[in-house]
Amino acid sequence: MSTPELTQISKFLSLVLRHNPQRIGIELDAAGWTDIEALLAKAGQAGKPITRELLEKIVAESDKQRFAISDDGSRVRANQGHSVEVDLELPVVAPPELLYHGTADRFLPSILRTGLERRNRHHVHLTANRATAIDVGSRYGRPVVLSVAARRMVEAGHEFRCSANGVWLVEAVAVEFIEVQS
Ligand code: HQG
Repeated sequence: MSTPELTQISKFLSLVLRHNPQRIGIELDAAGWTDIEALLAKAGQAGKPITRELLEKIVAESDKQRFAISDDGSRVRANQGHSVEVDLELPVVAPPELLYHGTADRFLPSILRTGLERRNRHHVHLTANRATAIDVGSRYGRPVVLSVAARRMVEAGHEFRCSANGVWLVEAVAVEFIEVQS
């Protein structure tokens, strides 16, 4: 199977495991897990045939490690990025001193007025890797990297979590913790 086809299936999995499970009639449990057999059956009925082997390949090779299979091999979930209500039960952890957020220059005036908001997702997404921030920002237009004073936020009482694929998550980032980098 070619890379574009794998990407297309990965996007379909992101859609149903993060945002719209009802689209193919699957259910996510409180922590976002869904039964693999049911997922594969319902995906097939929805015209997206996926084999167990292919699912495992996508989970193993996803560039951002977007998905995880449970230890017993029976369930799968998205590691982060949900808009549906799930509690991933991620522990609070200490972030590095600085984290980055990639966005587009046209969002800057609004961000510098209200801070970073989580929008449709559960959290604002941050990264420890500047190059990743540039990639994320490029999805929306001319990329801008914001640095976030994560350690200072912790001192001010904010909680950070880190997803299984290394995305840093926080409820919101106030303007006082943001610096525009480029
Ligand atoms: C912007 C990718 C105006 C924010 C990545 C972003 C990430 C504001 C957009 C994951 C704002 C929300 C998430 C404000 C925030 N005014 N604009 N006050 N506050 N924004 O998609 O971080 O490939 O919900 O800058 O790696 O872009 O999907 O968040 O531009 O982890 O696995 O509102 O998506 O991962 O957009 O991306 P999103 P995001 P995947």
